[in-house]
Amino acid sequence: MADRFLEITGTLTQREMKHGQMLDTMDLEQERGITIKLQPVRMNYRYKGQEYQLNLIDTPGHVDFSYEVSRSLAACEGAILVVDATQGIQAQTLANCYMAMENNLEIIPVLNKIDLPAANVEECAKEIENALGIPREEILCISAKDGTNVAKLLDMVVEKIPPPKAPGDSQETRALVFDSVYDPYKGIVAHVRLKQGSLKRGQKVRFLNTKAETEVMEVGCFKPKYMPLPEIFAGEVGYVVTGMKSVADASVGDTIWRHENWHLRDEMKPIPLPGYKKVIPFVFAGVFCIDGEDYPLLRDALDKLSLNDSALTFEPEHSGALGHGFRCGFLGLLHMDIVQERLEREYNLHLIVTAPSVSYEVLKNDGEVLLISNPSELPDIISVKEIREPFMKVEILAPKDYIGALMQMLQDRRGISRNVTYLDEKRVNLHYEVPMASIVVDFYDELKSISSGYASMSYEFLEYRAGDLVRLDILVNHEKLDALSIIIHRSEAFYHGGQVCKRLKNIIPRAQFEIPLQAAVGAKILARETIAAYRKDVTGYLYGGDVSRKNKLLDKQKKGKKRMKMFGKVEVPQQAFLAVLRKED
Ligand SMILES: Nc1nc2c(ncn2[C@@H]2O[C@H](COP(=O)(O)OP(=O)(O)OP(=O)(O)O)[C@@H](O)[C@H]2O)c(=O)[nH]1
Ligand SMILES: [Mg+2]
Repeated sequence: MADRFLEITGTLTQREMKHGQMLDTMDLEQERGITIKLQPVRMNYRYKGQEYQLNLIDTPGHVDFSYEVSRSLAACEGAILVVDATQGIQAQTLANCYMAMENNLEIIPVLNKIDLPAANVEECAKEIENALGIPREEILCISAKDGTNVAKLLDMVVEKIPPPKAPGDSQETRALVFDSVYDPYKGIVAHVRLKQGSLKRGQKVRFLNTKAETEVMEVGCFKPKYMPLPEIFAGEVGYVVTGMKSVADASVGDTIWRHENWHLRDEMKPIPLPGYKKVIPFVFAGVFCIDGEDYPLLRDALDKLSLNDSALTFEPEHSGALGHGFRCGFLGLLHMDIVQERLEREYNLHLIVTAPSVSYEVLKNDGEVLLISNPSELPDIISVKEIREPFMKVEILAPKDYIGALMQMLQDRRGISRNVTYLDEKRVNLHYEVPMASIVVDFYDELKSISSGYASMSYEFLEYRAGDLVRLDILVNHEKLDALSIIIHRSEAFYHGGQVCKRLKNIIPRAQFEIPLQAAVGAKILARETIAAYRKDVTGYLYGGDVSRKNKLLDKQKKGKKRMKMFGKVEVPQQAFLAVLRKED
């Protein structure tokens, strides 16, 4: 749809439109056909003889990236809500629409893909009417493929979405930073929505939250590439080249401020614009290099990636088994996948990424609360009063035939049902509270396979909630392997422990003595596998005689093995760690 906008408004010429989805500028976005990062673009549109400037921000649809959506909404007056007429409303459609309503945006509902035979326009329109309370006659049916009604949509944008109420000739300038990126040529660039005043090169500005001060090096707009302008004004979306050294100084949600009487700035009490909730990652995984020598490269790559991805967090981690690496925090599994792929592709690294886990809040007996993202940080269990895990508010939209199977799945994953509502006669909306730990293990895949692909889901963070959580340790020959300890719900510890022991059994090589593999919670053993010993045939050279001679030799062998077992070291090959830790591909 954005491509059609760019064509109709002449923002890009036919020649410049080299491929589809022009606003998906990353290679990865193009390849996968999904939007990952928000992308602003400025277009000029003639309507009834008058020229209008339209500032569009294209946003991703996947739940992992809803932070991009929320930031964009705060910078806009209106939103075009696109529903695929072959799919109907998705869980994410609802979530995003409510977010737009909370921001008091004018919403233009659009049904897309009406060119396809599978499009079910009237049914989808009814869904929108029911679920969002938008009357049928306001819903515009378009085809972004053949262009039907797209120009009409632009007309509607001009008619319905109010122009920004923003004094451009104010003495004071305030601009909301809705994105902040690192550009190899320009340095740190803040993407801003000017709410008041204007900005141009050479002006001194202050970032109200970080208190950093700097001089504006360049301003401009998005076409969708950077296009320098002499000045940008209130109501507009543009960019500011800051000349700052670190993204932290120009962080997302901050306000760029300046005043005519700059010299009085310390006496003024400028009011920052309402910023954003900071996003906190809930999904964590260890990232290690296959070749340990690449570690500095990995650190470099993460540094650079996080410049343009404020949601990515990382801190050094050392694992006896995997060497030096980083514990990284992600917004969700897709985000994790994307980061891994970018690291491998753009930075040429070969990585081992461990299975994803979540962060936990630990309340200690002395009242201290720790936030830990790695089981090895868990303090001694005696000093722990309770462990809390993140719970998500989950909404699942699905045809009603699948309710039974979905509810079973949610129950198996410790979901708590809060409500069931009907979108229309055919589709239900299940409202659940589900621990994030259950969502990070194949939740989405199972949801899709149970519902033959028809269910969709969205989730948002609810709270950290205390639960019967334990640390599950893995013992090889009675020795604990720290790298394999995890925090887990007691009800799942037994199964998981058994699985890990089974997997290890197939990989750890046999020794001269028997090796027990155990999964334990505290002193309690939940599962055990045994790797049988090699037995050398010590009686082979005997030729007849009394059986006691044979037994004597076997006894001697047994004793020797017992000694070995006490002192023998079990070599756990790295493969074994990988088999347990590695994320399944
Ligand atoms: N037949 C048909 N296909 C369409 C139409 N609009 C989009 N598509 C196709 O649908 C697919 C997804 O289109 P995108 O524009 O990337 O969808 P999106 O909503 O931006 O997706 P995300 O940003 O990842 O959430 C592409 O393969 C498009 O070619 C349409 O009107 N008709
Ligand atoms: Mg897109």
